[in-house]
Amino acid sequence: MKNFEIKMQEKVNQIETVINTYLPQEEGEQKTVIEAMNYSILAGGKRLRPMFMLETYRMFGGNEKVIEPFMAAIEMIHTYSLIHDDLPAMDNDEYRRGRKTTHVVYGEAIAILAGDGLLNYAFETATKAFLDCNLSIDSYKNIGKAIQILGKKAGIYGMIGGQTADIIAEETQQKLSMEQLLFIHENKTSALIQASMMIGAVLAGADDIELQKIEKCAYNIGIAFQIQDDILDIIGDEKALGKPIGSDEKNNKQTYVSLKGLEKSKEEVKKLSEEAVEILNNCNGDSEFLKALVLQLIYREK
Ligand code: GRG
Repeated sequence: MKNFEIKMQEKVNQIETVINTYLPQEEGEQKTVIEAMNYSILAGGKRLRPMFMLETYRMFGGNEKVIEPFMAAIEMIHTYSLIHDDLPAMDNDEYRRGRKTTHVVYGEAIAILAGDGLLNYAFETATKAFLDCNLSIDSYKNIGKAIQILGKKAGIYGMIGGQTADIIAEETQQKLSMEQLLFIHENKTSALIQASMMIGAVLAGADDIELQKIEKCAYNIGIAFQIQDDILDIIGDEKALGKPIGSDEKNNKQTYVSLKGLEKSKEEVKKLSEEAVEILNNCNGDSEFLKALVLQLIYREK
């Protein structure tokens, strides 16, 4: 796609404007926790989940503001998961998005609360979609369905489920089968991408068959994204990534790369991404940018 980088940056700017609109004011007795929440969410990041959400919404013909609170909500949930994942009880990481992690700056207790705060505020924010007084009955139903998808894919049948399996695998050091590894990736990583794209589809009025296609497409994107993440943890550039590499080896973590090797992993990223593009080709609507985004992620360096 021509000028992809420029278009991508424009879209990131638009997304950040939307996110900023929904951030809580840093005031009151709870000011410290709100500062920690905003510190993390404003640290940057690629904003891929709101981008996948908005682009899927547009592909299915959506053009209303109802998508905006959900774009902010998904980034809040993603950011909470990073704050908690970086805690000493989990990965114990000192850098994220090129900055000191939240617990390093604010202390562990406030970091836990900031994560909790973002998760709750995400749902408070998503329900603001109901406040538009010109909504049709179908829109009400779609917003309800979108909130349900958000809860499920971020929860025990999604990201929290995957993170639990990941932590148990790390603690017990039992050898993982490919099926177990894919369970972890599907839930820890694909689930929030599935939530993003499915919410975009649902709010634009996509039917159940289209929704299933999008769920599978986002599954592939998520697995490819995770394998690429594991590849970058070995051969990536620390400056571009904004965090140190080699953490999987340090934590004795089993990854797609440790199971299959670097070359096979790279091939798999490409194959999964091309399959995702094929699914998008079979959906109605303009998916030119979405497809370019998926293909660009194969070669991402951060
Ligand atoms: C604590 C419930 C809980 C879950 C943690 C997000 C997560 C699950 C763990 C972080 C570590 C990790 C490798 C997660 C897989 C998903 C992933 C690659 C997240 C990083 O997403 P990016 O690259 O981050 O989109 P930015 O900073 O660009 O937003």
